Amino acid sequence: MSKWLFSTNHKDIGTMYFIFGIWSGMLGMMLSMIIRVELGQPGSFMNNDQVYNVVVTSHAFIMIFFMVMPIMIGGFGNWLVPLMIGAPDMAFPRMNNMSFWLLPPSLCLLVISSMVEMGAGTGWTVYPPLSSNIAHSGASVDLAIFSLHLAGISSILGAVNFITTIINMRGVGMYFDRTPLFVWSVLITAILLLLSLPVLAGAITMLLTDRNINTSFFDPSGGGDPILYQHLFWFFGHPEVYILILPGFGLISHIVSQESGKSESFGYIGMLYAMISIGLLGFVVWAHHMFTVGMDVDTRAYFTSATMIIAVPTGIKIFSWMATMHGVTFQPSISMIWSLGFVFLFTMGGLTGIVLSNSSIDVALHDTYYVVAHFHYVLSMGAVFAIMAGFIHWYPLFSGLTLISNWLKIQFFIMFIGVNMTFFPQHFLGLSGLPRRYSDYPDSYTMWNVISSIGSLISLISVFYMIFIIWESMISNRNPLFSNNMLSSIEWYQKMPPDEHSYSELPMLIN
Ligand code: HAS
Ligand code: CU
Repeated sequence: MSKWLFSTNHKDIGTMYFIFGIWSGMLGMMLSMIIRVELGQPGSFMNNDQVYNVVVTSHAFIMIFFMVMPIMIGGFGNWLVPLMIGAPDMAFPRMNNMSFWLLPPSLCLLVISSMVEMGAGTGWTVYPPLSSNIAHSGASVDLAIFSLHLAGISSILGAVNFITTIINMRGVGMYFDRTPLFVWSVLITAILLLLSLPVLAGAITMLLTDRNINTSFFDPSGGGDPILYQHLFWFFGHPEVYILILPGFGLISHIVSQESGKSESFGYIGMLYAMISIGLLGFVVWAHHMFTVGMDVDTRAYFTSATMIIAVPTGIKIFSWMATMHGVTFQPSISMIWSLGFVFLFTMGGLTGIVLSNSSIDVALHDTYYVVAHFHYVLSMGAVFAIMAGFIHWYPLFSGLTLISNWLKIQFFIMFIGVNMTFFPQHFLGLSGLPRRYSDYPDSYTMWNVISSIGSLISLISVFYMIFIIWESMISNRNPLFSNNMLSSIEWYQKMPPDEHSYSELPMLIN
């Protein structure tokens, strides 16, 4: 018990992050199923639009702050960064423990916010005046704000820890230009967190005082401006979406180069500069989320152009991954199959992002399902596919167990069908004008909504299947070293001639 509660060990803390993230992922998935049931037919199912909005809001918060971030940064970051740089542990092990243990109370506050009054039906953006007293009196929004405060503190402490560890604890000879790409991706992510989260904290604290002690930062009747909130939120919010994907970029780079049997990624330095540029540019594009607030045309032209430039470094990454795979004849491993899915579907999501970055087009598409389709392609099929790839790739390292490859192939296939069937039709819904965050729609939108809801059921089945596969590995207790079902990462290490790759890394891999 105290091994976990008081743990200062990066592997144990990483494991706790994985368990927490997977658990939250189930919660977030349950909420998404409620959304798809409501939208599975025209007419109202739950007969309460506020509750519907609370479900949508919690789904987003949970998936972003309690599923993707804990798994990618907390789970993979804690497990892999010290191992990859040859450090004994994180720089501040006890602060690492605190970062993790702030999350369960934060999640509790969020859940409690749905159980008092009418819940926080504000969307994850928490825009005033919807989130002000006028539309959300009672404690729900305050509790949601406190939840974000705690999650924010957790992330800031984690970011400080990763930055310190990566700068100071790299092994002898590991200069920055030789540091593994995943480590770089976590470093850049941590810097983004450190610079953007305090702005969110400021915005929601100003909202808290507006709601409770009669300040009027966002209230025009007291000289404030609700648009100020949107600027503050998106100055955080846009870097946040790159926070959600950059560690995934790092994971994919390692998996693709290793599974292609190459000793390093194609264009290592290019990958590095691409991630740094994406991180920097991410801070100067935020108003592409606000094209409809009445900005003047020059400002819109600037934010459109700045946003589009991000396609360049991202394109460098996509083409470098493809070049890394080039010329390899292989039977792709499961983690490689997920990576291929990632590269394909993330690109699709990125391209719809470029469509939305055109301010004149975005005026029509803003707040429609087209945006929902865009961000689920980069998140549910970008971030989540990267997580699946990484989890399967390093599962033998994390658990000392092996998963059954053939089952994983079927599982990939089911999930690939499921998520595409859920989200591809949402492009059509958006293009024909269906607004997001509505609980009902006219009959003409029925067909694509039904298909989307059926798709979400298929994804649900695939997730149950994945849980079954993990459960099976645990009851069978197969050790990767002595099993005939060895995963390819282990095989790769064993097949490599010693001079190509030192066997001394093998104990590290399975420990
Ligand atoms: Fe996004 C909204 C634009 C990447 C997540 N995004 C969101 C929201 C989320 C999100 C969660 O400009 C909704 C927030 C909310 O609740 O309201 N996004 C972009 C652009 C990129 C982008 C340009 N987004 C992401 C990533 C995310 C993410 C990564 C999370 C993981 N996004 C927007 C815009 C909105 C938006 C608008 C606001 C919409 C609205 O109205 O609310 C880029 O980073 C994508 C770059 C990637 C590629 C693909 C690979 C590149 C290649 C090179 C060649 C491509 C070229 C492009 C030259 C571009 C292969 C031109 C070619 C064409 C054929 C078009
Ligand atoms: Cu953005």
